[in-house]
Amino acid sequence: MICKYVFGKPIETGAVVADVAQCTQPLSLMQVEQGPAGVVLSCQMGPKDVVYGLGEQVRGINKRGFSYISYAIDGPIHTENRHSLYGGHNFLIVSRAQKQPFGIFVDNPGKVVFDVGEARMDRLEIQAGSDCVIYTIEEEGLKEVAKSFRRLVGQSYAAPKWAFGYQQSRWGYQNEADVRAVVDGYHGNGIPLDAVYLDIDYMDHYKDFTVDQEKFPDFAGFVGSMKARGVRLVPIIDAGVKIEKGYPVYEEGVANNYFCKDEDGTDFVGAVWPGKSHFPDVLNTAAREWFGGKYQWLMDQGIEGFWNDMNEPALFYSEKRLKQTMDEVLAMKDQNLDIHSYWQLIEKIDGLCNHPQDYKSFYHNKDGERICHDDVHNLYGFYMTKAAADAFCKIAPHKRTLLFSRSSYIGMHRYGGIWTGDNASWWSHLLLSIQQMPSLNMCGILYTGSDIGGFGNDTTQDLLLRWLEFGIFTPLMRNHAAADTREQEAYHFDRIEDFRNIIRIRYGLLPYLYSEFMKAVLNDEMYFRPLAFDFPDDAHAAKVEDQLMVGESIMIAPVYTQNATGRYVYLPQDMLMVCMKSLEGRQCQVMEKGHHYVDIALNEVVFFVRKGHMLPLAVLDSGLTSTADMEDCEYEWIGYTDNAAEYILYDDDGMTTDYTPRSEWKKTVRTKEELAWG
Ligand code: MIG
Repeated sequence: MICKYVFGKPIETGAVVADVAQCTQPLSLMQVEQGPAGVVLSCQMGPKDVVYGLGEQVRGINKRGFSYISYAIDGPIHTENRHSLYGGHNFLIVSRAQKQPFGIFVDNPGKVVFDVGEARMDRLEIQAGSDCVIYTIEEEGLKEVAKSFRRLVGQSYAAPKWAFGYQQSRWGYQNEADVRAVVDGYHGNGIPLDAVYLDIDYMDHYKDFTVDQEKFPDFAGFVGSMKARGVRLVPIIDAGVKIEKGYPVYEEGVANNYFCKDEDGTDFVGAVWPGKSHFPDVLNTAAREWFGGKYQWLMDQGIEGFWNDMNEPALFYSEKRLKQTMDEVLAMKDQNLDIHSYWQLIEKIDGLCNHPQDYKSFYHNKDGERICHDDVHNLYGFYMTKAAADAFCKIAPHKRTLLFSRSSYIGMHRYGGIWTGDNASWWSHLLLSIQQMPSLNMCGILYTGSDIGGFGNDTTQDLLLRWLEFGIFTPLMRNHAAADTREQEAYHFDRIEDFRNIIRIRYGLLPYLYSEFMKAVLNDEMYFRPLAFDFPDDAHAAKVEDQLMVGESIMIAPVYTQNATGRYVYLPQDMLMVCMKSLEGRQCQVMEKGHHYVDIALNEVVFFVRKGHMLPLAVLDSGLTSTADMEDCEYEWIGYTDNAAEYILYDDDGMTTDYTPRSEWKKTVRTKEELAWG
């Protein structure tokens, strides 16, 4: 049951698609107070209650014990003291002992604060803002609450099938030769690869929708030649548009008032890569259509996928703040800086970027209505991504174009996926990435993954291997690193065969992973789930923070600590442990419900098949280079059952939005004897 409550005069965000009538009864699941700070919802949490959700945030699957602020920020240090990351995902589920769980969604694109037991361990308090719509969802179980929420916010985006292949990125690839070296490095070592990303250096002076002619003299030809090798190029698009006379995107934006405005009505100036920039007013329909249309120029040259970056939007500085700061800093010249003034200096410089005051200083024209950016801050990435997705519908109707964004708000999941931003090559971030996946899925964001190997800092061979062993299960499987870090393409390391084997296992699992992903899309379900969602009556399952259910048949328990040669695993039921050092060689062992210590070598993939379930494994040629080589491949079946198991395989062309009708979903049955796991 979904109830809707409206407070103040909320802005239409586009998060919700279902028609829900306003509730006539007052909200009773939580206490409601309305004061100068807006609407405050609160409730007691029992000692065993668990709070799930909030999408892209730090800390565990159970969000208790910290406060989280929905206010998108370009903050690359994802340590446990961070209250905000890149998105605003205002949905959580409270799992209560002896009572039905309930979900709550705060539809307010400004700042929203969730104190999940930080101020007081037993109290959940939500500062929802003055103008908001609150939805409460009560269903019998956790899965049902999540599903009900997804019906409310609409069907998730489905990426093309090639985007489920392995992908390589690095901030620093400059030109054709760099990209070619990556493709040669992978394919030359027998490692499949489906995409290489173009980070900001492909552009002419960081101008959106341009390509540096010297680096890519025949861009369309190059895109085509890589595609012929099974590799798509995926360029980045930044939110900020360079201010430069004669640059058409700038000129058109200014001429048509398509950019966000300063208080005084002039175009707001903030800086990002190209220096001073304007920001497309993506909340304005005409501006959004115009900006989306710009993607066509790249699509005409054969591009089939994009990643939208810096759309919190990130600001290095605003023109006004820079001037003011410079004046203040200059005034400190020749002074004897002491404990106070020294720190003031540092703070002034530090405070230049992403300053809250700057977000309060510019405005959108939401189709006639002037809105301060601060009030709709979390919508920027959503609507930048919608701009592209709406344009794709016109430019390439029915075709699936790869699209994901850094910043997002609930509702954006209908238009694209996200990646989890600038993590670091830290073991703790491998764990964080595991924990973020189900929280994101709960909010509808299914096409997602983290920068494998870690973005910032130097990775190590063991971290990359362990991260890949988890990453083979994430829909977006992309290795990405920051400029000036150690090169982390797999072929730079010793024992390339380990990397080849692990990445090939991804391709072997792909029919299952894709099938489960698409079923989650089409059925409004979660692809990654915390154990408690599948085993609600198992009190121990609710405590497991480092294992996930992936689709209907398997559970994973990734290794995320350095120098570990195994780990403790909790099995909520009898399962079949499948250990693979390569796609062709596997060992299986039946394991009983309960706690186990499991050895997992550095070059080994281990997962667990639920009793009564099975999954297909593609039989692949040793020369496999990309998903393009996988059409009509044969399957073997891995499964565990006392009598017979069945699996419904979803498949389709992976290119169009003509999803296979339910009546044609293919069911396969295998008996215990046929599955022989011995
Ligand atoms: O903050 O384009 O998150 O993936 O490599 C740096 C350069 C700007 C941030 C993205 C990252 C990308 C980088 N960008």
